[in-house]
Amino acid sequence: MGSDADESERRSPGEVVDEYERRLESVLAEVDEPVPDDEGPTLELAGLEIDRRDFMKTGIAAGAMGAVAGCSRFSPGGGSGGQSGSSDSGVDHRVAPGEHDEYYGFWSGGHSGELRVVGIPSMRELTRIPVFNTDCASGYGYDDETSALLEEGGGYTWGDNHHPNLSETDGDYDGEYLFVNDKANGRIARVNLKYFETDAILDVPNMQAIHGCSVLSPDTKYVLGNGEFRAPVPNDGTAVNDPDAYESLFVAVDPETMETKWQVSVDGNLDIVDTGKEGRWAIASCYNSEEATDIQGMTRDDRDYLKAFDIPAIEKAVENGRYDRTVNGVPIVDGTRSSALNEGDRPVVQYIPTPKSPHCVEVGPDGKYAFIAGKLSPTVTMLDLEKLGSVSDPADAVVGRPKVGLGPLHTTFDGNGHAYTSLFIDSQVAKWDIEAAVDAENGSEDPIIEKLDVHYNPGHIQALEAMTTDPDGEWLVVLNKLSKDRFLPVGPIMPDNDQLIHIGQGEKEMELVADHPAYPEPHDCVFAHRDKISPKKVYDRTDYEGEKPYVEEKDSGVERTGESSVHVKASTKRSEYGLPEFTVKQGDEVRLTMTNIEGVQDIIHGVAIPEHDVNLAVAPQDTREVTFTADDPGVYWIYCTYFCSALHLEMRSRMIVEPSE
Ligand code: RUQ
Ligand code: CUA
Repeated sequence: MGSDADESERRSPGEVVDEYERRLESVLAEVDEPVPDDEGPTLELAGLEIDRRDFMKTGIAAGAMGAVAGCSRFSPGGGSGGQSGSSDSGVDHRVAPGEHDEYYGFWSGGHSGELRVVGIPSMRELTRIPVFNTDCASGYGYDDETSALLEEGGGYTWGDNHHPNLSETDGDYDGEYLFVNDKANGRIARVNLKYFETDAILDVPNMQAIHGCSVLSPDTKYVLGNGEFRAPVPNDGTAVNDPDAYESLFVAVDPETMETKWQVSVDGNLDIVDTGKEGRWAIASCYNSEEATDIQGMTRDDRDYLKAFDIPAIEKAVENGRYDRTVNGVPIVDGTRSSALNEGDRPVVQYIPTPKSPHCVEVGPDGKYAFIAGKLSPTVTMLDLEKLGSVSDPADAVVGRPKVGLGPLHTTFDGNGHAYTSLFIDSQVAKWDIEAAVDAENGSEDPIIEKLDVHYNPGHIQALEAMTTDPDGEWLVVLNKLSKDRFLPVGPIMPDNDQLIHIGQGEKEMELVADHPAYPEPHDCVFAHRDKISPKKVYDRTDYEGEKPYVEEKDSGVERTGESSVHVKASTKRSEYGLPEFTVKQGDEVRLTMTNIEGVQDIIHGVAIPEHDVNLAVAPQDTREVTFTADDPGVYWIYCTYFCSALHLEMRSRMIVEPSE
């Protein structure tokens, strides 16, 4: 117990930080002395030595997390970060009152469990879409339908959504769906972009944490997920003390039925995934080839492996029954290195060595290369996806490895030959030339064009439509994990800082244009031009015909459906419910069905019942239902929560609960 500890045993906060820094330094420093691996292909780490002075300069020793990156020779002294909307050079991201943004940005909300929709370039938050959380404003998780969705999706009250993916047709966004993973509970959810609503949550069998999540380009054949945490399969109490027997799985989910199609078991673990543009390759990173269960073990070796999943080869194995197990209804293909399926000229999974603990995989717009950020190595590994299918040693498909700076996590693209990589430790963005990196020696800094300071410790980085085959350039958003001194202090839990950077078509110097505080923790984002997204403004009732009633004014009423159950139906419109009052008996189970019979855009009616935890939001032409028990006798005023008219306060209904004798 901390409070009982002897004064002399207690460590000061400063000592704790010192220890962290020593560890990080030692882990990073090991990168320049790779231990050759006898079992697998060898790894050339030519030119990866970290310059000692670079190291000190970036403030590792002086406080890596707290470091304000030392301006390198590349830095144009950025960081003006105007709050005014226009930058030093006059680049303006403001959108005039009444005007619309040109792009939708879909932000994953991390452990808030929600998604956020942000207009670009203004950075105005347009709405939030609850996914794994409940949300009072939209009534998500309060009505019967969304409660059941959450319940059938695992019954958890929160999730940790990391990677939003828009559905694609022919490699471009088709505006139908957005898929996002829940790292916390191994789930994948689907948001229907017709209504901007979560319409499916799949609790994927056999997987604890799904981290990487991607759709298979170009036509969204699958939603793919990476099992990050190794655990027994099935995780039923067997083999708990045998970490060697734990497994990481890769999963393919059908985007229409939201069913698990197959899984692949691999050596090591799986972090992030992205796919090539031709439907063949899914490339995943791995930071724990050691298969260790603690941080010392996970960072022990100087190399790790990428995994290249050959999707058609896996499908064929499944079709031909060449899998050894079906667990919880899912066929599991053996993709480990010793698998028979990995012999011959069409292995299901290829293992490609990289410097230790790589992080993100992003495939460039032309589908030629996958870019794998080094995280603990100051490099980005470039994997040639065309070569991957033809070389006998997959290590030969590594065609470039520029040295970009400390802590590279994610890479994005302007479509004009440039890559932009976030540098977590350096607190910078490095812009570099893709083909120059192929021509340069591994470990060369020559491909770097410029670096820009960001504030602070960036994770994901995303330029406009960078994940399509035709990126739009112009703007780039950097999601900084820490904001520190950038905003008014708001207590110990601070906002993140999403920064907007102008990049033009890649011909310009990067310019920091706006800071944008964000509630923890936006994790990743994806952008689509507004022409590709066309949500409905009112509900189309044919979408729920046969599933839910549509209650006209004349249908409003109370129907006794059993000894202690009633069905109450009411229309809603400005400014009255179809029933000004109704009576039920104490102990009744009340099914309440409400339809908003107005067809007017933006007029929502709420249904709140005090002391019953009832909270619905009924959009125009929509019907919502909720079932509750009228436990306590009395009078309860149902009221509307959305400010719908001048008579909004008068929009009420009286629920009378008669005492049972
Ligand atoms: S990961 S900060 Cu969850 Cu996207 Cu790289
Ligand atoms: Cu309806 Cu306020």
